[in-house]
Amino acid sequence: MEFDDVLDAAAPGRVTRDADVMASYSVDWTRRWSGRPRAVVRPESAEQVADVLRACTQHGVAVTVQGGNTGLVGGAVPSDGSVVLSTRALRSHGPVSADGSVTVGAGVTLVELESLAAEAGYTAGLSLASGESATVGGAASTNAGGARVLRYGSARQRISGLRAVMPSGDIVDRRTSLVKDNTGYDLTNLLIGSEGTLAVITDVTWKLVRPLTDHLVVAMSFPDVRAAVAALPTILQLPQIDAVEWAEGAAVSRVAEHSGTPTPLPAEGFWVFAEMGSSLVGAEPVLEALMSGGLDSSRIAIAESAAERRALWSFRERITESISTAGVPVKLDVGVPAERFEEFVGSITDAVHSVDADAVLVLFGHFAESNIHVNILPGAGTFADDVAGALEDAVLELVLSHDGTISAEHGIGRAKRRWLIRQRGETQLAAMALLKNAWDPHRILNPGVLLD
Ligand code: 2HG
Ligand code: ZN
Repeated sequence: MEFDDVLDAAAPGRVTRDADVMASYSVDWTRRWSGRPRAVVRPESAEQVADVLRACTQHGVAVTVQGGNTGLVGGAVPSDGSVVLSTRALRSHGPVSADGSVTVGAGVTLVELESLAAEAGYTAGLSLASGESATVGGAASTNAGGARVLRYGSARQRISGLRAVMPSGDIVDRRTSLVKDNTGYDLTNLLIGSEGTLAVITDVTWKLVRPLTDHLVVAMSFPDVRAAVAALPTILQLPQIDAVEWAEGAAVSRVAEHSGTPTPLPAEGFWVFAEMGSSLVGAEPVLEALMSGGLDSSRIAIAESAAERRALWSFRERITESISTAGVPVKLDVGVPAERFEEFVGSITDAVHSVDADAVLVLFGHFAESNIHVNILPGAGTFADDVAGALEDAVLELVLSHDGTISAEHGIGRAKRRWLIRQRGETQLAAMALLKNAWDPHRILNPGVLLD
């Protein structure tokens, strides 16, 4: 039988080759990455995923695994001629159990997970601006981070088990909420963050957490990065702190312009957003300490009601969207040790302008983790491939010279693959290749992503 017939038989009625339908699976959200798949298949069960993978393995056809297609490093964008295996139709979910865990299909979105959690009096503890589309399976396979890593950890810390299908079609079932289970290789944690290169995650057991009862958001516009870095240890003492984010004033102004809403504080300088589970009265001693440390009260904005909090957060959350309306950026999600943050942020403009003097830099990120989202927009038009490559090289070289990481939370995908060896070295890359060859000997899963 021809491969197309085998694929149709593996997932009856779930395969499409319609160019218009396939278009939305073929390009990423930023429009930087695209590919031409031969088909899109949307299996509805782990068993159907197994049949699809068996068919692709037997015929040597590459598979690109895709969740909500919200990734930023090209990891879910199809290689030419591959089958896109969309996990979005894997939508089963069990009840929230007495221990606060719930097992959901990989295609459940993060917003849906949050509603399930809220109905039972919990929160999922993972907050991404893309949560309406981003899926639980995507969050697991990329070890997603986001704004609340400070309190609840990355996806890895929230996941106690999963089910996944190997390229052979064998199903590894580790759907467990056991906190103590010391029984050999930790396959769950091997697959979390493996970017769909070893197996296809079909279900995830999520550890929910009790939400904070009070909520307060404070934005502070410090005169410069130095003042903000000096204040960080005090900011971290805010009661029940669960997010500390940052943005350069220019990034905040961009949102103001894009949304038509004026900034609540002087836009220039270095902004820090902090969210905590406290009343204003509870936060006051720390806010007073910040003011005695030199932060003028006119540079502090406070949001108490849900509507005010949403409005204030939007100046941080909508930066990505405001960048995308301006053009196709080169995006680099990097991190450096806290003690080198100021020096790194101070050097990056020169590094970028040494490649392209007209490039426009937008800097923001997660302050508590020294995570920097470097977005570089072209002065005009779009970057030529060689310029984009040189910009990436300049920034990533600077990151390594500051003992940092080339990917703090978005992963390696296609975007940073050629840099991985510089970060992890030959021995570790060889160790990863051993795992890849053992799990996926025909190398059908996500070729070109993470590893060669
Ligand atoms: C965020 O923190 C996301 O808002 C997106 O990780 C970052 O667009 C980006 O560079
Ligand atoms: Zn981020």
